[in-house]
Amino acid sequence: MKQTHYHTCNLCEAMCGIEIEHRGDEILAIRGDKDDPFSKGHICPKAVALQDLHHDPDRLRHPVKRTADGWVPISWDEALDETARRLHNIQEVHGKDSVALYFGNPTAHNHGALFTLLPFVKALRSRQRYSATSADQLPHMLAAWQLFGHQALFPIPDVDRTDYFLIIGGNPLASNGSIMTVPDVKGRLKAIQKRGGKVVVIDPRRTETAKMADEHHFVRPGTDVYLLLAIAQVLFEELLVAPGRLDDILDGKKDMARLVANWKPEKVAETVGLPADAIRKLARDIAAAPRAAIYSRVGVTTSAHSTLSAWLVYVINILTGNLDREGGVMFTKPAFDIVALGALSGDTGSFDRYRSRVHGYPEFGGEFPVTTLADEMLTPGKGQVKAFVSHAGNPVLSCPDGQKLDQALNNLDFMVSIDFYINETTRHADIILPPTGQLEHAQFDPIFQAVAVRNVVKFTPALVAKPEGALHDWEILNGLTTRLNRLRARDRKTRLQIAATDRFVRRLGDRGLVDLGLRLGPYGTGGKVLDDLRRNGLHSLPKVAWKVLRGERKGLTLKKLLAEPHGIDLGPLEPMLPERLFTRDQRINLVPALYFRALQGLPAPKPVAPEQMLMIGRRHIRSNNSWMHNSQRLVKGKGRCNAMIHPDDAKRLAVAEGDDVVVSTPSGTITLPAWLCDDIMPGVISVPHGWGHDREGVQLGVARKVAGQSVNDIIGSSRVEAVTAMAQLNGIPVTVEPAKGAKSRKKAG
Ligand SMILES: Nc1nc2c(c(=O)[nH]1)N[C@H]1C(S)=C(S)[C@@H](COP(=O)(O)OP(=O)(O)OC[C@H]3O[C@@H](n4cnc5c(=O)[nH]c(N)nc54)[C@H](O)[C@@H]3O)O[C@H]1N2
Ligand SMILES: Nc1nc2c(c(=O)[nH]1)N[C@H]1C(S)=C(S)[C@@H](COP(=O)(O)OP(=O)(O)OC[C@H]3O[C@@H](n4cnc5c(=O)[nH]c(N)nc54)[C@H](O)[C@@H]3O)O[C@H]1N2
Ligand code: SF4
Ligand SMILES: [Mo]
Repeated sequence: MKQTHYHTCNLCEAMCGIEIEHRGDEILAIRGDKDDPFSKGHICPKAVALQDLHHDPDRLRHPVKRTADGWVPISWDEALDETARRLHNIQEVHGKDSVALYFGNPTAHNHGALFTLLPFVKALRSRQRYSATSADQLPHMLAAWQLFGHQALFPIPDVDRTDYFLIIGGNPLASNGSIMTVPDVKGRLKAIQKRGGKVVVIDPRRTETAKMADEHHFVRPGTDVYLLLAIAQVLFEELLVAPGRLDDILDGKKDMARLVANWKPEKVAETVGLPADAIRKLARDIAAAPRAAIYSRVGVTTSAHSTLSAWLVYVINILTGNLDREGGVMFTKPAFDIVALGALSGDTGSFDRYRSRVHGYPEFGGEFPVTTLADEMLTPGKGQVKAFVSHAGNPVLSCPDGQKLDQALNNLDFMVSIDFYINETTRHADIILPPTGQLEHAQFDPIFQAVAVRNVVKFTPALVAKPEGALHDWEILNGLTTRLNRLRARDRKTRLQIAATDRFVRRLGDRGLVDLGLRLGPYGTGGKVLDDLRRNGLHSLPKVAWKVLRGERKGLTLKKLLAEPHGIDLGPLEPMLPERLFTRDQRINLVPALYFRALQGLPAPKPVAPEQMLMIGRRHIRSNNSWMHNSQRLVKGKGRCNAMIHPDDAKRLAVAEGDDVVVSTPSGTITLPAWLCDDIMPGVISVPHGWGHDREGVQLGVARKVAGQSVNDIIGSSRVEAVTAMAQLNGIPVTVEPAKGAKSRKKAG
C-alpha cells in the first residue's frame, strides 16, 4: 500500500520538512513538505538522495570485525563486549588518556547520539577528546562563552526582519546556512531585497550568494580580522557607536575604543584588498541601517586569526545596537532548551584548563584541537594514544594532514568506528558498529532548533520500523557505556547502580528524553523543576524525570508534538537579554582578557607577495563534507573536485582550462584539473574538501569511481590559530604548477 510519511531532512542544518511517498521499505518519491510551517516545501537536491542512502548496498547493516580474511559479520553482543573489553584493557595498561575519541559532524544531527554521548565520554574519562568543532565553529563558541557566558548561546541573524545582512565567509546558497538554521535561505535573502533591504557579501570568491547580493567585496583570505578592526575603528571615530537598550549592561566600551583606535582603514586596505573608502562605507552602512545583522561563518572561523575575527563580528553587532533586537542578531528560544539544560551540569564552557601532551595545545570544552590528533598517536611516550573511537566522522578526509592521520590509524592497538560506511577513516577500524540510517530512526534537532531563525519545534518518527537486529546510535553508545562501567565496577552496589541507569535509559529511550526536555523547556511546564535541578545537581535527574513525565500535561509534550507531523511554529525570535545571559553578573564585557591579549599578539598587516597563491575551500549544494559521494544522483555530471583559478593567474602559470595542475605545500602535493573562472580573486585558488575516495579498502562503490583528491592531505596541521590551535583550512599558501605532460582525464566545470 502506498503511504505518505512526513520527515525532517537531517543532512544539513536547514531542517527542511520532507514528504516521503513509500510502499513499506521502498521509497517512491521524496518532495518538500509544503505544510512544514518553517521550510514551506523547500528542499535541495540532497533530500532526494536520502533514498540512495536508505537503499545503498554499501551501507553496513550489522557489526563487522576485521580478520585476516577481511571483514566478517559478528553479533551485537560480541561486538559491544569485545569493544568495551579492549578499550578497558588498553586503558588499564596505558592509562585513561591512551584512548582517543572523535565525534564528527553528523553526531550533531542525531539526537539519540547527543543524549548518550556524554555518559560514554564520562565512562572513558579520557582527555584525548576531539571533534569537528576544532575544524569548524570553535571560535564562535569561544566568543559566545566569553561574551554571553555560554558556549552554545549563539546570536542568530534575524534574517526575516533585517534591513541589512552582511555575510562574511559564508556561502549559504551552497551550504544552506550554518549556526543559522534557515530553510530556503535564497527565498529569505530575496525577501530582504524585496522590502528594500540589502545583502552584502565579503568573500574571496564571487559565490552563489555573492551573485545574488546587492554588494560583494573580495577580501584577501585570512585578513578579515583587519577589516573588522577597521570597521570598529570607524564606528568609534565617526561617533556611530550606539548600543541602545544594551548600553546599561555593557562593560569595556572605552577599552574597545582604545584598542581599535590605531586600526584606521588606510592601515589595512592594501592587505585586506579593499579600498579604505569601501571599508568606511561598510561601517557607515551598518550603522545607518535601521536593523542590521552581521554574520560570519566557516571562511572566517577556519582562517587565520579566527579567534579575534569571530569575537569582532559579535562586538560590531553589539556596538551598533543590533544584538538582541528585531532584525539584528538574536537568541533563539528553543522548546528543548539545550543551552539551559547544558548549563545544569555546570558546563557552560571552558578553555585552557589543561594542555595536550605533544604540542601543549589548550583544551576547549573538554576537547583538544584536531590539529594534534595524529601526533598524539604517533609520538611515543607516556600518554601516547593507543586506541581510537570514531563516531560519525571521517577525520582522514576532514582534518588537516589527513595523510598523516591515515598512517597513524594503521599503528593503533585498537580502533572502533560507529558508522555505517567503510570509508577512508573507518577502514582502519578493528570493529565497525553501524547504527540505523537516517530514515530508520526518529528525527529531532535539539541543536539546530536552538539556532533557528524562528522558534520552531518538530519531531518525526522513523519512516520504517527499526530493521530486525539493528541498533540506533543511542543504543550502541549506551551499550558501550554500560559495559565499560560494568568492567570498572568494584562492588555490588556500583554494579546495581549501573544496571539501574542502563534500565532507565533504555526504558526512557530517545523519545522519553525528548519528552522530558520539552516538558522542562520554556513551552513546557517544568520550569520550576529546572530550577530545582540547577540547585540540587544533575544526579537527581532520574528521580525528577519520572515525576515530570507523569506530571501535568498543560504545556508542550512529545504527545502534543506528535499530533503535529509538520512541526509547530512558535513565533519569531524575541529579545531575551539580559535574562538569557549566563555571565555571572548578567552583563556583557566587550573585551575579555583573552581577546585583549590576542589583539596585542596580532601581527601588523602586510601585503601578500603578488606571486603567492592562497588556497581556500568551496562547498557545493550536491555534496556534504566527505560522505554524500556514494549517491550517483548527487555526483553525476562534471567532476567537482577541481582547482578554481583566475584566468590571469592561469595565464601567468601557463595553465589552460581542464589541464591538470599540481598544488603543493610543504605537507605534500595533489594533482587535479583546473577550472578557469573569474569569480575567484586573483592570487587565490579554491579546492573543495571531502574527496579522495580511491584508497585501498574503501567500500564506497560510487564514490571510489569519482574519487578526487583530498585537499586536507596538503593542508598541514602545524599551521594553527594562535590562541586556540584550531585548524586553519582557508588561506593556505600554495604553489601551483601545470602537471608535466598529462592532460586531465575529466574536463573541469
Ligand atoms: N552542500 C553542503 N552544505 C553544507 C556542507 C557541505 O559540505 N555541503 N557542510 C555543512 C557544514 S559541516 C558547515 S560547517 C556549513 C558551512 O557553511 P558556510 O560557512 O556557509 O560554508 P562555505 O560554503 O564553506 O562558505 C565559506 C565561505 O568562506 C569563503 N572564504 C574562504 N576563506 C575566507 C576568508 O579568509 N575570508 C572570508 N571572508 N571568506 C573566506 C569561501 O570562499 C566560502 O564562500 O555548511 C554545512 N552545509
Ligand atoms: N579543507 C577543509 N576541511 C574541512 C572543512 C573545510 O571547509 N575545508 N570543513 C570542516 C567542517 S566545517 C566539518 S563539520 C568537518 C566534517 O568532518 P567529519 O565530521 O569528520 O566528516 P563527515 O564527512 O561529516 O563524516 C561523516 C561520517 O558520519 C557518518 N554518518 C552519517 N550519519 C550518521 C549517523 O547518523 N550516525 C553515525 N554513527 N554516523 C553517521 C558518515 O557515514 C560519515 O562517515 O570537516 C572539516 N574539514
Ligand atoms: S537544505 Fe537540503 S540537505 Fe539541508 S535540510 Fe534542506 S533538503 Fe536537507
Ligand atoms: Mo561543519
